[in-house]
Amino acid sequence: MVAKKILIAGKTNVGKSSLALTLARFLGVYKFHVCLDRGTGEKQWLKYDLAMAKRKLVSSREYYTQGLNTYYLEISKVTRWQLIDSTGLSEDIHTSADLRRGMALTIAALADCDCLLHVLDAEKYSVNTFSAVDDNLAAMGSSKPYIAVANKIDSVDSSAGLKNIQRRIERVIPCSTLTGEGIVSLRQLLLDKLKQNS
Ligand SMILES: Nc1nc2c(ncn2[C@@H]2O[C@H](COP(=O)(O)OP(=O)(O)OP(=O)(O)O)[C@@H](O)[C@H]2O)c(=O)[nH]1
Ligand SMILES: [Mg+2]
Repeated sequence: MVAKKILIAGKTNVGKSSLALTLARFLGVYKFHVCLDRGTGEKQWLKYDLAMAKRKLVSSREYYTQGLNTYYLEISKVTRWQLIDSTGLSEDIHTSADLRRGMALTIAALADCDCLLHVLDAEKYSVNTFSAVDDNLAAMGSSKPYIAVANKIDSVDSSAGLKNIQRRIERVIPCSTLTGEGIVSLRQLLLDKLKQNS
């Protein structure tokens, strides 16, 4: 059975890792193997439950995820997904060699995924100057299965940002990994996209 690959990408601190774990929870998967790949040739395999994964993999610090973290989800006997959490992308060439390697892995993974899950932070788009990273990721939607998610809609400062994102990207799922709002719709859309693509 070939597992579907879902790449979760976007700028740093938008909630990519939180979304991966929230999706796992909404898919009923509470324990999974994670492969950490920093692009150095050695991969690290871990088995986490959701609480441990959240403690180890989510942080308020920017660029916390370095490289690709792949969550192997066994959703049922016949359905397996690889949720690939990635390094936040920046417009500039980053000064950190580790982050440049992580971003290169992320960009390479764009070619190889069955669906691109593009995460944007509704809290940060209150001013309507769109980032090239988000424009470039959104443009990939014309050539591959693509879903855009506006995260952090629980935040009091998110409504203007959500409107700005919706003006720029045709179809966006508003969601919050904190409250779970929008995650059921996201799960359904992902299932539909992957079915169309099989
Ligand atoms: N208010 C709010 N905060 C959130 C939400 N999702 C994530 N966060 C917070 O945003 C911060 C970054 O979350 P991560 O999931 O680590 O974000 P990321 O995109 O993986 O970040 P990097 O790996 O550092 O690029 C953490 O403090 C989270 O608790 C949300 O829906 N609402
Ligand atoms: Mg992360």
